[in-house]
Amino acid sequence: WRCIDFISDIHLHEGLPHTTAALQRHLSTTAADAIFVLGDLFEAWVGDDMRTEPFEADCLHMLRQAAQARPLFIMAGNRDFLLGEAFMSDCGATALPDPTVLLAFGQRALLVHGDELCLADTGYLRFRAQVRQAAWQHAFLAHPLAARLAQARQMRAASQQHQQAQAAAAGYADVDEDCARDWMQAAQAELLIHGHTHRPASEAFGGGTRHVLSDWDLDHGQPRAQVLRWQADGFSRVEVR
Ligand code: OKV
Ligand code: MN
Repeated sequence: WRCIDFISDIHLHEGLPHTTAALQRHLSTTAADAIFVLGDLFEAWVGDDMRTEPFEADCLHMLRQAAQARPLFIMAGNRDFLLGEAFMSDCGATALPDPTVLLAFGQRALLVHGDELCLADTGYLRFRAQVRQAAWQHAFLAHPLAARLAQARQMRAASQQHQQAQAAAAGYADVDEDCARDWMQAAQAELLIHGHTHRPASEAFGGGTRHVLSDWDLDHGQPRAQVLRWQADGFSRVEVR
């Protein structure tokens, strides 16, 4: 590949039309010959039967067009961890495991969403371990879509309250740097690329470089939407407007 785009944390939602439109603009104009989505493409995904909901069907159409032009790799995040095989095949996308090691331009890059590196989020990590089990997912997916949406919405509201209280006390949890360095070392990777924390930055890290992706939000006061681009001459950031 000559030009790789990394994005994450778009949080696609029907209540965020400008953000959705920005992704549409980027996907239809980017020069990238591969696109990697590192989690939280959707604000909520409670099962692949959401594919036929009006907003999600429009999103699928947009993603399918992007995937027809070049390979599209999609990693699940903490919000959309239930993205499944039916979604991937309808999109023409390839599911990207978390973690993945990508070899490109003679370098090894460790790709993760980033939630698993936030060790201070102990309550969330317990929830994560539970909901990544096949048995939990099977039981959850047996409920009607409306019930699943309601349960996820309720949990999201509760977790937002919890996070606000935690942020007031100790600041938002960030990636545990020792843990991140251990993962890079175990993967023999000189590069770490992740999202989730919504704190975009590129910095020397773990004897190599860490690139933290930006979240996207063009529907509120401070517009932000960035793509991390990797080419033979290195990394750059593309602002999407
Ligand atoms: C953030 C925390 C969740 C703590 C829920 C089905 C279910 C998806 C979800 C909603 C909430 C993840 C995706 C989040 C922080 C938690 C749990 C504990 C203490 C369901 C599908 F099961 F409810 F039906 N969700 N989020 N926690 O906002 O990322 O920090 S979350
Ligand atoms: Mn996330």
